[in-house]
Amino acid sequence: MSLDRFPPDFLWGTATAAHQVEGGNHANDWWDWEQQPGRIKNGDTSDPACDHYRRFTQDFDLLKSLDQNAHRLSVEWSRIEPQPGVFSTEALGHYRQVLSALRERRLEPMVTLFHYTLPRWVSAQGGWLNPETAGRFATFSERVLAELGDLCTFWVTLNEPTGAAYQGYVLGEWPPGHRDPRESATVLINLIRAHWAAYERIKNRHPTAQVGIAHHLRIFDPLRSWSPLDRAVSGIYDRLFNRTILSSLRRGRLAFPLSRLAKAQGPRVSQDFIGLNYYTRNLVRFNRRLPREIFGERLVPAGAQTSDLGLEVYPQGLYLWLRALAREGHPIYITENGVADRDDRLRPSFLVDHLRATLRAMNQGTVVRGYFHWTCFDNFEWTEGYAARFGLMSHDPRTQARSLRPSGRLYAEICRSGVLPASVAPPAEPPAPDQAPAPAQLR
Ligand code: IFM
Repeated sequence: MSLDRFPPDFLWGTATAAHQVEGGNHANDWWDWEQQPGRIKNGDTSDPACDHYRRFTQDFDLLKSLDQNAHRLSVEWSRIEPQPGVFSTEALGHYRQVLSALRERRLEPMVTLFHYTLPRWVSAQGGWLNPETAGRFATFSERVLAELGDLCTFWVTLNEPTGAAYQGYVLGEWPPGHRDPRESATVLINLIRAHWAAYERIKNRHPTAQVGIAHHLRIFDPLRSWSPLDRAVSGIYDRLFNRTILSSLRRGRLAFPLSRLAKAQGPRVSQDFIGLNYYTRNLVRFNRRLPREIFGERLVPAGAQTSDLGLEVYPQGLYLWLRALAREGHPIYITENGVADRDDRLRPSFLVDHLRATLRAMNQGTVVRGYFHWTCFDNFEWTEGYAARFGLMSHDPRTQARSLRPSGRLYAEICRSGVLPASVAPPAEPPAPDQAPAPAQLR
């Protein structure tokens, strides 16, 4: 039977992360990074962000008024465990209030335990390069579940582990600013170990908790499909960025190439659902002058629609990933999907086209149970500061005003009805079709 609308129990929400919205997070590695000149565009810092730590009830009222029925957020490790083994009753009490406020409004919570920020004391001990961080993270996760597990069913251990390993240890643009691919492999191994350890501790304490990872998955296509070199390099990108972690989790042991560096094993099943963060595709061209980039140059196709950050809008990639993930045998939640688009030029059609791709995959048997748009209001976009605007609402960090964009109104209508509009006008002024492929932003 083919669906022309989303099922009534589908989760509709938006996603945020503590450091990007709360304000006042001064005890983690990102805050320290932001204090270094030149690290963040325009010298922005994550204070005050959206002052969401204090305004969460008003913000949840807004989301409810927009007919959402779920919300993904993260808890900040550095607030909850400011010193090794010392847990803050104040911070845990705060997050109890946050989750209770969601429940009162019938917004189903999904909580992320690691969304890029590490307590200062963890990063001082080597962060994810230190194998002991996995155990510390599992202890932290277990404590959070002990305190908050009665208020939340859906738990995301890690947000985008490959992104964290790549940005912080290959590109060096995020803390700790290293540029060493071997280190990034170690970090990925320790993140996988952290997930395995946290999964077991969470399930021991709360067997009914639903636990997964929010995977950032991207399409890598060869620029010239006839070129064996382009095909080889895009295949390597796909394996390193997308597949290695998925197959490690599927097998319960590290997959190639991580298996060449370490032997580690986890539980046979370590995901109850798959979280998919999907944004874009890259075309990949072999370039012998880029050894640090594994001889690959990442490009966007000529004439493509691109976001304010230069990323291609490619809804077909969401369909392809959903179909591929169906084979993993777990229900899927789209834990992030969105576009940097200050003028809201692309976002309405972006939303509808990505949701249409989702419905198409569901009609072919893929079990998708929810969609969390990134994000509800513009917030602190890491090295981009406040310049990259991903919100269904605009947000002004000076006045804290939130104001609904047309795409926010459109999303509310979709959340209310579960039906997609017949068509949404594509953005005006398409780029010239004879343009050469443009380099992709390395993000
Ligand atoms: O803002 C980020 C988020 O923290 C992780 N996924 C991608 C988003 C947009 O770049």
